[in-house]
Amino acid sequence: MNVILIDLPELCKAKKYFKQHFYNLPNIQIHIMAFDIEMIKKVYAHFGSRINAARKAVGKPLTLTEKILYAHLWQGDATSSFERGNSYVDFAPDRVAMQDATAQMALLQFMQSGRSQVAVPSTVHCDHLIEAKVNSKTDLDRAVTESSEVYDFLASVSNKYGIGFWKPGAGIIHQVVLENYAFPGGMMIGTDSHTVNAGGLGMIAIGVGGADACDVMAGLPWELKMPKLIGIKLTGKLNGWTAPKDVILKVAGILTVKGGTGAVVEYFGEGATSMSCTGKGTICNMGAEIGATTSTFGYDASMSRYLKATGREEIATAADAIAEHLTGDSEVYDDPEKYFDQVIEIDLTTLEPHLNGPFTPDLATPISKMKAAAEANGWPTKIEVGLIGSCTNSSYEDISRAVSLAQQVIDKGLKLTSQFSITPGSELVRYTIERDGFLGVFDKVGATVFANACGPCIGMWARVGAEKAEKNTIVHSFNRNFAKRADGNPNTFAFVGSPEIVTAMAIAGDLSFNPLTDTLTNDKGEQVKLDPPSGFELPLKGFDAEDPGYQAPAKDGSAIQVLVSIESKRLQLLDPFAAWEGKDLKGLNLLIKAKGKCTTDHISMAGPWLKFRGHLDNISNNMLIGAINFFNEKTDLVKNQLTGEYGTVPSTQRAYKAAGIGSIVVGDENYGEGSSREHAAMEPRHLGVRAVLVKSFARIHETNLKKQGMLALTFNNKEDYNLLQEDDRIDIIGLETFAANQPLQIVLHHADGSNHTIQVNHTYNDQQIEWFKAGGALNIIRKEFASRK
Ligand code: MIC
Ligand code: SF4
Repeated sequence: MNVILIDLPELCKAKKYFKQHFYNLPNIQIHIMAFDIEMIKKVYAHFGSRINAARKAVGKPLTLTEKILYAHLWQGDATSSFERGNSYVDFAPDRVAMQDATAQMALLQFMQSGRSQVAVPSTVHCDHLIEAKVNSKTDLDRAVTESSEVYDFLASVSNKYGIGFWKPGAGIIHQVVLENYAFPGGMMIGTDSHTVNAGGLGMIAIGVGGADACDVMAGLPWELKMPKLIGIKLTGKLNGWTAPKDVILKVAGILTVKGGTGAVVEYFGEGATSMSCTGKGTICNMGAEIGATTSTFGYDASMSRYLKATGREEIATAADAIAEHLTGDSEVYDDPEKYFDQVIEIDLTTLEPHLNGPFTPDLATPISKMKAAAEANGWPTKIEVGLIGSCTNSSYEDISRAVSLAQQVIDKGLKLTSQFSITPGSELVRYTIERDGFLGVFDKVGATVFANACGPCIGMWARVGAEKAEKNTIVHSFNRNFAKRADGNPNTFAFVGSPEIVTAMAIAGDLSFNPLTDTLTNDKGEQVKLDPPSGFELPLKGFDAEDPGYQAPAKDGSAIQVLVSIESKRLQLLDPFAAWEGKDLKGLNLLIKAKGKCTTDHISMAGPWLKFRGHLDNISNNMLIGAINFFNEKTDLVKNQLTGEYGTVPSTQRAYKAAGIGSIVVGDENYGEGSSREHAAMEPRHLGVRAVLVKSFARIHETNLKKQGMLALTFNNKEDYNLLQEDDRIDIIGLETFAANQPLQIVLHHADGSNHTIQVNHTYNDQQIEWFKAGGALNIIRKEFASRK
């Protein structure tokens, strides 16, 4: 008997080969091997002792979050406890994931570190650059042609430095990570805010900017402020129309887009264990929308089932052996108030389906109140399009439940009133749902299947007529619904719901429809009601795919050349940023005082700009073009202090840069909410903005600014935001003695000759102050590796 050791993607390819060449597999036993199993075994080998050390250091029972964090301390065993919300801690994450749009910048930075291989298992996933226009095949072919330069770059860098590469069409990063790499008790970082999805498989998985990924791939510790802990107790059981998505829609309504900032959300209780693993993934995924550092669930039978179904029996067995360490201590769950900083309880049995939106993911409306809310707010009730899928909601279970509704369209003589599309999360899911006949049902009712990619979720949607900017409503099962996000139209009202609710709404075509109570008229003129959705947690016949789209890196990549043409419009090697000049910054111009919501989509828009993610100078032409200027309420129109004329934000800043004058950007609450894209920090840095002063920051963006050598400052007194005037000249004082926990001063010189001095705060620690002084963290890594050579 010959034994073949094989990972799941290879197995699928091999099965295709054998199917074509042999009738059966004689004398061969196939043993599916999980990726990086040796690394996982190593983590598990010391898990118990690390946790015992942590329990001793902390002096009380531990939450799951603490267990995973303390088991991943850079120093090894814990010797003291860390203060939540205060202490900076060095961690040693197990792995790194990057998607194509952010990987370009992460890898351009990594290439400067001087290392020959990545220090921890890392992967690149090609998912963001594929536009949804016609259908899966046509769109994928077009993307591969249009973005070949970027894909070739990513493939060759991955090959050279030992990084696993998932080709375009393989699927969306978070779904592929859940299927192949996530493991209970592990810790990973990823250059995408929805990396947190892997919490569904019991990980601590955190979204970061590329510079952070670069540190970890370079073998350096990764720093995070010890998070606060929010415990969410789920009682009861989901039933009828309610889905895991509704849990997070409800939580977003309670906590708002800021409520999770600086905290990890830990779910527990009978409601948690009764849910599928992919359902847990959905909940963790959208935890990014409440600003949470991440979310997680304790290891349970649903995770074991999912691991086995995705060819990782070995991990399930290893996890079973240390199961007690892969969930919170029972004392914690029995008396959560004592151990968490905040506790929320949700009863799943009575939870109603929700639709959140428009324009913000935390505006939560239970389905029974939607009719009244739409009327009261003047939201257009005709639904133009329903979209399901994305990294948030494209599991086999999701699709099977949605298809049970599509089937009722056929069985009950109904029709889809709105347009309807599906973006599967991975080739593994797509192939399996095709094999099981689901895609056939969607096809029959007139739905479109787009490529296994982000597509409409990130503005890569060639929506016909979007340029007319008409007021219209769409419903989708994605996670974000900021203005312009899906189709570039500021007047598209996007509502987020579960795939089941989105499908029902697309059948009805009306936002005021409540599938729980209302009827629809069928082709015979009868009133019919939709039955609640039903589906399968996992495919009865197992997952399958002919080619999941994985490309392993070369064993020795030293001879591989990575070429970037200086002519390229899409890729540009990075020049180091200049170090701080050693003096207070004086005479800065106010570039823009942004009013209201200013997400990373406002600072560095995606959609059409995604193609420039590897070219810092070109993408800088989108800097802050979506932010609203406080002084004229317009986007992309600010006063140029050199000429007195109004111009676009990027061109005005380029004029300041050419004149050697620094500037500052002022913002409101939760500035930089949303994505992990570090372009939102690198663009202002590249164009000569020196500081960003706001009422409050979103976590990833604040770190990204620090990493790139910018000053990220907050008003001590939020009212001081009102003091800033359009023509102010601004000094930042105190930099020569810049120190942790020491506020800085800002002097506003107003045009009428008067001055205001205000106090501004920061959260820089000593190390981060060094980043500022060096002109960015990368300058320090580069120097360190150069000195080791
Ligand atoms: C998003 O959902 O906004 C993105 C696109 O996936 C981003 C990453 C990016 O901007 O490249 C994210 O969430 O981090
Ligand atoms: Fe892609 Fe949307 Fe998921 Fe971001 S949230 S990774 S854009 S599918």
